[in-house]
Amino acid sequence: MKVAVIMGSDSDFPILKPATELLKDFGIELDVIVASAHRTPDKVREYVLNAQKEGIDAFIVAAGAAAHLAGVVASFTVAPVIGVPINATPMNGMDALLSTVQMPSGIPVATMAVNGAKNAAIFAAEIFAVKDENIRKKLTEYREKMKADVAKKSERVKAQL
Ligand code: RP5
Repeated sequence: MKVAVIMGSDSDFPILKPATELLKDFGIELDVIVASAHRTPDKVREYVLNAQKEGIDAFIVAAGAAAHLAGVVASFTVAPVIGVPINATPMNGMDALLSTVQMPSGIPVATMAVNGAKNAAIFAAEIFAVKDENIRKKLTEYREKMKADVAKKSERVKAQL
């Protein structure tokens, strides 16, 4: 299973980095590129049209401001596209959220929260887990670890009383 992570600018990478790490933890291969719907539309088109040949099964696409990148990617493929709106302007990500989520009927983008890159990685893993036993096991372990972490947090709060 392989995911393409496409971001509009290298300034988005600090938000995407934890998602790339999570994908690796889940044993999912990835390719990462910077390409912009507005600044390099030809590069976006060419990359997405070649993606199937390159073994890409799903896309995680992040952009800020007037964030048309995920929608444009979705227009060139029938593979799942998971959008991550980035907080990159004085509008605190609301601009990117609406630009990413409000797709016209027929071309969906599964849109995460503003800066919600880790959930994008988890959602990609959940798509693959339908058919991949190993990824399903890793997701279950991830949930168990979260449960244990919440228990620890609870203990830490109690210790401060
Ligand atoms: C968007 O504009 C990018 O995805 C980024 O979030 C934002 C700012 O880009 P830079 O000016 O930092 O390259 O297209």
